[in-house]
Formats: sequence, C-alpha cells, structure tokens
Amino acid sequence: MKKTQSHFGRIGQIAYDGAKSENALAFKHYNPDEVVDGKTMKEHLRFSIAYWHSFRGVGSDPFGPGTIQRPWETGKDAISIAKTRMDAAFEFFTKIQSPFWCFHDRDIAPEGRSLAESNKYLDAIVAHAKQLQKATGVRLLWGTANLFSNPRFMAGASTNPDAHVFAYAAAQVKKALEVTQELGGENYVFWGGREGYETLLNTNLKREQDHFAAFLQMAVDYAKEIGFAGQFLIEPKPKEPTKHQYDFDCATCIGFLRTYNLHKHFKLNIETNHATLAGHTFQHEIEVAAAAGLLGSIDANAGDMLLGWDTDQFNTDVKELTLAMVSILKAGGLGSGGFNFDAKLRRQSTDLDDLFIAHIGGMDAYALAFKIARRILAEGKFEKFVADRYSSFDSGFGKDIEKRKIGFKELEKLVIGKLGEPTPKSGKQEYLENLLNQYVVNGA
Ligand code: XLS
Ligand code: NI
Ligand code: NI
Repeated sequence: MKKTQSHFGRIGQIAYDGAKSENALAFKHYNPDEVVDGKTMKEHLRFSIAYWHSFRGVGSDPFGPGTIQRPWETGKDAISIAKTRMDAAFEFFTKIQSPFWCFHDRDIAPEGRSLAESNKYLDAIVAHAKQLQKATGVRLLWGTANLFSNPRFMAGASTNPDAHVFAYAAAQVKKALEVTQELGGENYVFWGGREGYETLLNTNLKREQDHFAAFLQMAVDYAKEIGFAGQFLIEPKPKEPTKHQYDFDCATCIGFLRTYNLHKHFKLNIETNHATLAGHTFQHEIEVAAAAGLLGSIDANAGDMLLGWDTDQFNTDVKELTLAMVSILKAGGLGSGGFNFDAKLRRQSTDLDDLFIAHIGGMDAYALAFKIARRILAEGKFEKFVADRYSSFDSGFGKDIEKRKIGFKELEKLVIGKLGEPTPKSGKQEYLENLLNQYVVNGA
C-alpha cells in the first residue's frame, strides 16, 4: 500500500497479543493468521466492516444530533470529502485486519438532484473504492441500495402504492447491482426497512407482496443479464422503521420466497438484533434458515434486552455466539457470506480509538466462540445427547413414521396393543445448560 498520511494518528495495525493481554488495542482471541484446519482464522471468519455505521454514523438518536466528530470529514466539496472518508475507511479495514467491507450506495457517495447525477457521483466514488480495494486487498462482502432514507420512499420502495416510486427504486437497484459487480461483491443484500405497512386502512397487503416479489424477480433477471454471480440475500427484520415489515423473520421470508418461487435465488442474511426484535434467539433464526438450506450471511451485532429497538451494539456475549457458531458450523458454514459488523458505537463513545476497541471486542468474541464451538462439535456430547433423544425413530415403527410407511390406523393398533402408555424421558435441560457453561468458562 502506498504510504499516505494516517487518519488514525498513532494507532497502527492491530496485532494478536494473546488471551492474557491487557492492551485494549490488541486482539486477545482473533489471530488472523492462525491456521485452523488448513484455513486461516481470517478466512474462516470472513469479518466485514459496515460502512454506514463506522464511517457515516455520528451517534445521533431521535432526541439529538450527532456527538461523534471525525478529523477526516473535511474537503472542498461533497465528493472530495467522500473520497477522504473512504481513504480513512480503508486504512481502518487494513488496521483492524478485516478482509471485507459492506456499503449502501448512499453511504459512500452523496445523492444528487436527479438519479443521473447520483449515478455520476456513485461512479466517481466506486472508481476510488476500486483503487483502494486493489491497494489493500480488502474485498466487498456485499453491496446494497438505500431505499429507506430519502422521503420519496416514505411509503416503501418496491411495496410503494405509487408505481413511479417502484420504478425509481428499480432504477436505483439496477445501478447498485452494477457497482456491486464492478467491485467484485460476493453477495447483494435486500433489507426492506420500509417494505411493510403502518396501517391496513390504507394498504393492499396482497398487492404489495406481489409487487415485492416482482421487484426481486427483476433483480434476479437483471443479475443474470449482466453476469453478476454474487449471492442474493434477504435480511429479515420484523419492524423499525415500519410497524410491520413483510420480511418479519426467517420463517416468514422462507414462506414468501417459496410462494413466489424465488427460493433458488435467495438466501438469508441474519442479524442478531433483528432476531431478538422478532422474539427469537439468534440461534433460532440460524437453525430455521439452515433447515431450509437458506443460511447465507450474518449481520453481527446485539440488541439491548431492556430496549425495544435496533440498538446495533457490538456483541461480546460469548455464550450466545458459541450457540450461533455451533449451528453455523453444523450447517456447513456461510459459503460466500461472512460476519458483517452491522454495529455502531454508543452515542457517548466519541474517541477515535473506540472504533478499534469496539471491533476488537466483536472479533475476539466471535473468534473465541468459533473455537469453543469447534471443541463442542469435536467432542460431540450435545450431538450424541440429541441423537439418543430421537433414537426411537431410528428403527421399528419410528422409522416407518419417518419413511411415511405407516398411518393413523396402524399406530392406533400399536398403542392399543403392545405399546400402551409411553414412559417419560427427561429432557435434561439443566444438565445441558451446565455442560454448555463449562465449555464457555473453559474457553478455547
Ligand atoms: C437495518 C439493517 C441495515 C441492513 C442493510 O436495521 O440492519 O443496516 O443491514 O440495509
Ligand atoms: Ni443489518
Ligand atoms: Ni439492523
């Protein structure tokens, strides 16, 4: 990388310093170059930095403006500021040793007065990003379009009652797909923050869902036309900003994709905080997606149990992440997906080093969870317990049930005859919880 002025002063590349380290600016568990099973930890974990939070987030909330000021936010016009900001971002990606980044079109380049002008700005910044990717080796995990901030999208994008807004959104996604392809993006995400409704008094739910499906089909067709080979991902979220969102949770998305015959073209991007907003655990959403063969990628963050909105915090809960990792590894991993830190600094975390410390904590927690999960799977205690618990389906009439060889009449005969009353078998939940705790406490 060409030696340029540092945007982070004395903070250099973050190094692995071991679990006992007291250096806040060092990794304790994430050793990017450590080889596990023939692959480096960097390759296993495929971490990604979210441009919107880390480089556009300023700590604002509905009650007050931003609190976080960055030294690189200067320049003669919006384009030159955007370029300098991007230089800082790539310096950060390199220093934090993240192999990937993610963006929305409007995070990286300013919006113009017309779509044509916005596209021109985007092209200028994408050319800059391409150079920076080449110089640093940092790759694009996914791109997406912001179809929720501009007032034109107040009633949704593809589910807007106005066909004109649908057309605008389609044109914007067309361009976002092209630039994602230009930057070698490995996936493309749809998150429908305003694809839903506020009141059914003014909404035709069925028609909106049909439009949403038509929109996704157009994206699939256009990707094929331009040869974009990245994986399409839908990111479920039950609410916020809209009261009811059509992509409520994984199960809802799976039903939607199958209804409209789109399931061959999409997988799911699961966000921890969205899972909890939907009343599920993170692991539940992973298992639901994996069971349908649609586990795609992760937006790594956490909510606050006492707040009912998407607080997008960095996740340091090793127990929660261990459970998630067990399910991900059992499902065979994330393929072209990765762990994208869709997480932001707290409003009071105003120092530049907070950005590093936050990501270090998230990366370390995931790395540790990955190692604990591997140990859990290698020892196979939980898997054996679960296999035994279902073993009555491995032979005899249980097997016949699974093979669909038996029906109500035969089963009635068995119960009235030799089977009689079933004997209770303990689910041993407390034993299993204690076992899990032991793994987490003993660490890697
Ligand atoms: C918002 C979403 C968003 C998506 C990308 O809640 O998490 O950040 O990841 O549009
Ligand atoms: Ni997200
Ligand atoms: Ni979110």
